Amino acid sequence: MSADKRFYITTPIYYVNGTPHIGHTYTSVVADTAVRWRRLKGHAAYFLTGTDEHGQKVLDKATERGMSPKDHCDDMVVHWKAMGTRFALSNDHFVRTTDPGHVACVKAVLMDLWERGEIYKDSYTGWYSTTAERFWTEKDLVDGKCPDTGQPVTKIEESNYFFRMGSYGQRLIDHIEANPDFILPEKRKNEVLGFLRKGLGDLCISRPKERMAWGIDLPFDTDFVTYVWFDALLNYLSVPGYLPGGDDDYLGTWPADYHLIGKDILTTHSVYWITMLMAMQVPLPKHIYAHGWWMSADGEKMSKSLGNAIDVNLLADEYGVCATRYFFLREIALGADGNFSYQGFQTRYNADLANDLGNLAHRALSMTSNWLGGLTPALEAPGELEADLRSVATQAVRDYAEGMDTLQFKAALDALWELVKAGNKYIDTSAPWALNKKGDTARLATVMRSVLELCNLVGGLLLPVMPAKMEELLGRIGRSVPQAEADVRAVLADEIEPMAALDDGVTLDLGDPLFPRFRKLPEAIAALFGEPDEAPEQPAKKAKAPKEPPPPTPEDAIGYDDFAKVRLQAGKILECRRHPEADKLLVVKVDVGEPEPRQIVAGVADVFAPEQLVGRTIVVVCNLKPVKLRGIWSNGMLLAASNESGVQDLVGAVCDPGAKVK
Ligand code: ME8
Repeated sequence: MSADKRFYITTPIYYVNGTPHIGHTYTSVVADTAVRWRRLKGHAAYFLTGTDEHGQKVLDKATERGMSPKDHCDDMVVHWKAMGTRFALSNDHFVRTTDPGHVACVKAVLMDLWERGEIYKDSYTGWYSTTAERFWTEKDLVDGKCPDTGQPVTKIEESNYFFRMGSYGQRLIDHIEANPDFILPEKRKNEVLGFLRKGLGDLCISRPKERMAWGIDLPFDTDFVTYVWFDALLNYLSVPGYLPGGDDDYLGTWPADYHLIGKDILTTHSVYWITMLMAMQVPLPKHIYAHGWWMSADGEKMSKSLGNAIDVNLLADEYGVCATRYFFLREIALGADGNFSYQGFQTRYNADLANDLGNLAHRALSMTSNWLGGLTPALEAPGELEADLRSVATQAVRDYAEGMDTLQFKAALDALWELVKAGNKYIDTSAPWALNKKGDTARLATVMRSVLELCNLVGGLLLPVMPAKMEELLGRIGRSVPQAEADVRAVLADEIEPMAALDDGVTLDLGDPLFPRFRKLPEAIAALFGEPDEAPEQPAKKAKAPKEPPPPTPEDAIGYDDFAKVRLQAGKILECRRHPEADKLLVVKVDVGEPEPRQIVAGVADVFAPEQLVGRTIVVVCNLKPVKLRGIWSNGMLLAASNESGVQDLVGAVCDPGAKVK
C-alpha cells in the first residue's frame, strides 16, 4: 500500500483512576470516525487507543481502594474496553502501559538515550504538584499553588534524571513554523509557540521509588521509576513495534497522521513528545489535533462532584449509540468547546435524524412500497429535476469528503445535510402522490428510484459516523455494507456519477422509522431534572396539496414589506438568571452571532427555571428598541408560544446563532 494510503490515528491513553466520561467517549468517537472513513476509502488505516496505568494518580486510587496497583488497573480496564464495545470503536489494538511489550520499548528507549548522553542525573529543588504530577519553579506558582490544578504543592529536593529537552527548543520552533498544520487548530499552534519562545528547560523524567514506586524501572538505575508521561507517550511507537537500533518495521504504520488529544494535554504532546522523538531520531507525526472540551449547559467544567457530569451510556440507552456519535460530530467543530444539554441533544436528534434523514428514508421506502410494489423501480424518465438533484449530490459528496479527510466533521455533515434536505425538497416538488393518482408510473418510478439512490449514497457516506444505523438503512433498500462502500469509492473516484448505483427490482424492507421522534424527554432523562415536556409536535402535514381557492385574508393582514422590517435571528442562550426586582422576569444573555451576547429581559419566569433555558437555541427579535425593565436593560425579545393560559414554550430554532429567520 502506498504511503499516502496509510493512515494511523491515536487517542490519548486514558488514566484508569476513574471510569470513562463524555470527554473520553468524544475523543474516541472522533478518532473512530476518522479511521472508519479512511477504511471506507480503501486505505490501510490503523487506530490505537488504550489506558495509561502508571503514576501517582493511579497509585493513589489503588491505595484508596485497598488494592495493589496492578489489580486495580486490571479491574478498571474493563470499563474502558466496555466503552469501546458500546460505542462501536473499531480500534486495531488496545494498549495498556503495563503490557510487557510496551515496558520493554520504554526501557530500550531510555537506555539508548542514556547511552547517547540525552539523559543526565542532577539534583533538583522544586515545588511538586501531585495532582499535575510535575515540578514547578517558585515563579510558576499562582498564590503558592499549582498553576494547572490550583492544588497545594510541596517543596522537594531530590536527585533525578533529566532529558535534555531544552536543547531541542529552537528545532521545535522551526519545525512548527515550517509546517503550519503540524499543530491544529491554529490557535493551539500559537499557544505552543508562545510557550516555547519563553525558553525551554530540560524535563525531569524519573521519580525516586521511595516517593512513588508505581512505574517502569529506569534500566540504568532501579532506585527510580520513569515519569508517567515519558512512559505513556511512547505507546504511540511501542505498539507499531519500534525499538532503538531495531529494523524499520514500525514505519509501516509510523509516522502517525494524527495524534488526537484534548486541549488539556497539548504541551505534553507537542513539546515533550516531539522533542523525545527528535532525540530518538525518529520521524515526527504529521499532525497533533487538540479538540475542545465538553462543558455543562451553563459552561462549567463537568465533574462528578459538581453533579453536572453527563452519563453517555444514558444517551446511548435512550437515543441510541449512532445518534450519540452523530451528535458529537455535528454539534461542534473539532477544536471548539461545546456546552452539553439534554434538551439541545434531543432538539438536534429530532431535527436532523428523525425529521431530515429519517423522513427521507421513510418516504422513499413507504411510497415505493405503497405504490410500486416494494421493488427498486427503474429510472424511467429522468428530467431536469433529477439532473439538479445529481449536481447537488456531486457538490455535497465533494464537500463531505474534504471535511472527512481533514477531521472537519461538522462541516462535512453540514454539507451532507444540504443534500438530505434537497432530497426531501425534491420529493415535495415532484409530488409522487399526485403522480400516483394520475397513474404516471414512469415519472413516479423515476422519482422513487432517485430518492432510493440518494438513501444509498447518504447511507454509504454516513457509515463511518453511524455504522449500525446506516447498515440498517442500507439493508432496508437491499444493499449490503460492502456494496454501499464500493459505491462510495466509485463515486469518489469519479467512476460513476452519484445516484447511479442501485439495481432494478430489488425487494425493499419498509420497517419502522429508523429514528423515532421524541415528543418529550425520555423518562430516565427527565427524571434527572423533574423536567418538562418538549413543545407538542405539529400534526403531520397532509400529503395532498389544498385546492385552488385563495385563503381568507385576516383583518390584521400585513404585506411582506412590513414583515421584513422585523429582524428575526436565531440565538443561543448562554446565561440566565432571575430578575432581582421582578418574580415573573428572567434576565437572559443570548448569542445572536454578534461580537457580544445580548441581554434580554423576558417574562417567562413563571414557566422556566433559569437553568432550563441555558443551551437552547431560540428565535430573537433583534431590532426592537432597547428598553429598561425594572431597572435592567433589555435589548431584544425572545419569541414564545402562548395560549390563553400563558406561555407554553420558547420558539426554537436548529441553526447557528445569528442565522436569519425568514
Ligand atoms: O490525560 N471534554 O488521560 P485522561 C472533552 N493519561 N474531552 C475530554 C474531557 C472533556 N470534558 N475530559 C477529558 C490523560 N477529555 C493521559 C493521556 S496520552 C499519552 C496520556 C479527553 O484520562 C481528552 O481527550 O485524563 C483529554 O485529552 C483526555 O480525555 C484526558 O484523559
